[in-house]
Amino acid sequence: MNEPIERRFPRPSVMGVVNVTPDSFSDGGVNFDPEDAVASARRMLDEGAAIVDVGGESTRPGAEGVSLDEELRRVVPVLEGLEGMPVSIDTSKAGVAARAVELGAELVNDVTALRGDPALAEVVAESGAYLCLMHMQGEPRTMQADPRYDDVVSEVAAFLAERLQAAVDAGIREDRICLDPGIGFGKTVEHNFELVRRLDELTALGRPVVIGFSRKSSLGKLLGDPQATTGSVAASVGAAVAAYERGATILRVHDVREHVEALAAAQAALA
Ligand code: HH2
Repeated sequence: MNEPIERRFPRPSVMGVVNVTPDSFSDGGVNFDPEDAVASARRMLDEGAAIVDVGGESTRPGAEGVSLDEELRRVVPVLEGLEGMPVSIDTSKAGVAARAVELGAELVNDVTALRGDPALAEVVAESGAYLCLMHMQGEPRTMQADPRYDDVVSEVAAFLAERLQAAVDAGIREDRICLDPGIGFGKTVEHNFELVRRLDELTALGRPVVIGFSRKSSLGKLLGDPQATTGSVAASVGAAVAAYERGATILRVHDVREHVEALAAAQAALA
């Protein structure tokens, strides 16, 4: 686990999403049973995912948080079932991250970018785990109510630069860290696509960029349904390939096989 994150996850790497939740926006309930979650994660790794991202708390628009005990109850059996495999923990709680890294998680994916739990930075620093810092405007309960920016890309870039510095100041090595603009987290359809269009302004921060466009409602809205809460697999793949072409390193996706195949073809064509 001592190699820099860019060597551990070369471009493009796929991160498979395993939501151990009853209420996630696109796959809520599918992997709520730990055995189902472990089976899904293993399948994703067989299909070519570089890592699987296990989460016990939905951050979909409107979601309420869950307690530490409940989040542990959801994810620990899954992490135990995946010991020895490449796992990321999608959490903002130090207590969950600490248990996860004990059980072998190598990456902590924090959608609050170390603003949620003041104890999380120390867990990451001391364990040497990799860290994903993600941008979010507002909080899940209200973030899609009325997202506003003067210039979404420069504001997200400034935020990520500031959180990167805060993480380094807290003792986390810069070569452990990747950055994510947080597609769908306090953003309109246009904000989300503009972030991908101008992704070079985020890769300019010098850290690998993660993009999670998979199944997000902006894709369904783009295709003509203003009430969409999800997007199709095909639209997800299109957005992931475009993000890769613009410089993304890690693509966080639900449909691993489709993304691995598309990215392999894109890589061959673009190399
Ligand atoms: N998106 C979701 C959750 N975690 N983490 C990162 N780094 N980037 C993302 O874009 C991202 C994320 C939301 O997707 P999902 O996990 O499928 O849904 P839910 O939060 O409803 O469980």
